[in-house]
Amino acid sequence: MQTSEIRTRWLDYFAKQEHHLAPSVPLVSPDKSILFTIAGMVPFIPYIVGTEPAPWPRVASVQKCIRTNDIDEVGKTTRHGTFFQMCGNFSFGDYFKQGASKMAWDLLTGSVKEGKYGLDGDKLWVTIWEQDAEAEDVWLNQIGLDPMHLQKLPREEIFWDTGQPGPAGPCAEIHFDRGSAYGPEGGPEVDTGGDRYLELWNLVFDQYLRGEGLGKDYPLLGELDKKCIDTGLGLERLAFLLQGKDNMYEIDQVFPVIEKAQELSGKHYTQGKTSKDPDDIRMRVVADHVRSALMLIGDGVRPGNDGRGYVLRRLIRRVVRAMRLLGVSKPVFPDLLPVSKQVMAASYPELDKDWQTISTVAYEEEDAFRRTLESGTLIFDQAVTRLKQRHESQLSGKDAFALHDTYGFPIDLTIEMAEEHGIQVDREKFAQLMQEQKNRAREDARAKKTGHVDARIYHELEAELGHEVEFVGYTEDSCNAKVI
Ligand code: ALA
Repeated sequence: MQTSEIRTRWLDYFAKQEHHLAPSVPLVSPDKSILFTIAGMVPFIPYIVGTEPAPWPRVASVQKCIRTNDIDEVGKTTRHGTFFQMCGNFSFGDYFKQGASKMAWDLLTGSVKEGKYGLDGDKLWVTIWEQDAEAEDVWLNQIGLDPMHLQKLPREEIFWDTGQPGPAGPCAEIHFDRGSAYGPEGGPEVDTGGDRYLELWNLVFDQYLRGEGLGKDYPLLGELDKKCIDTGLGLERLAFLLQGKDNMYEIDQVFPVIEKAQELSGKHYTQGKTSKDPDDIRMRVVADHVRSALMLIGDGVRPGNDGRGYVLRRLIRRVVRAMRLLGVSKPVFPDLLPVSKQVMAASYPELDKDWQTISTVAYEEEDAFRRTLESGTLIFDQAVTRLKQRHESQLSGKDAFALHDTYGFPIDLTIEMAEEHGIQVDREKFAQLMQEQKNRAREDARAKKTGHVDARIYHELEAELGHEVEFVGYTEDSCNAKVI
């Protein structure tokens, strides 16, 4: 089943259950407290929190999301993507545990011919809160789940909230057992890696009012008048299960980019069980990040040095670097980006309309980075050769700073490149030098404003030359000193 079809089935199913269908909001979060839309519920926070009346009692959507907190896991596991789509259904004071759980079970296990997903119910496991007698009753007595497949977890592991005073509640998480090839038996409770019991769908039962407190350390102040449902099913996860693939990088919306990367590099990608081969990992990273860059630029994000722009810049740079490590040094976005657009446009036709702008932004950013890389890599390689000759394993903060200051290498790039050689970077010293540079810039700005001169540069020059220098004044664009 194609990913776009899984998406359509989701929307059709919930439309039949009288849900209003809401289009995905952009990746730039409508909630100002977060940079990106990270979950399906983000556009509905005011209705769940109760600060605005909900225009509809029940809604469904397939929301574009970006999460980069696990960027280092991308390509290494079966399921970490920086871009993903979250299928969600929501009730604002309408149906609750029984309705949400029954619909979830029906859609997952119902027949493919009837527009559902046709999963084998015997392979599903559910985790609930240990004190949630209502959820236990629904799953065991009304749905008929095998009691062996229901596991109860303590509050710290199975509650969800917005991170601030407001609604909170226990979840029911639905997992799919991928079998003994993926780990020992025992259910999701014992599967710390999450590979065997793949979490597919999280049903959040917003039923309590939470008080102040950080993390999971907050009091429950009582029951909410209006109980809400917020659910999230990972579209890519369901797609790789239904397509008989081992990971999210091999689904129809992602794999064509891996195929292109193989063609460009002449390297062979190993399909099947997700391998740890560095080249396979690089191709998965490329496929994931190209797609994220495509979707971010499509939603108006532009490369920059901070915030969202920096996330995009970093994704583009990681693609370029990964392709270089695969042996491709020519520009890669003109080959890879159209492939990603082609497969994503079935669900997001606006990508075709905006293609001219999207491609220009991506290609220009790649060109700029290629220029940075060319000059900086030479200096980096020399520093690494020196270290290796001295049998040292730490790149000095001074070298990392010089790479940043002179060649525009962001520190995370230096760290990543150093790691590939088994070398650490003295981050503390780097941070100190960055701070000193900032302080200097501040003092210079003040000196310019007040007419005072920062004399330190002369003292440094004196120390270097071994004799005094005299400040003789500013010219148009420089500051002069005379050797005495
Ligand atoms: N908001 C819930 C989640 O992100 C559904 O898991």
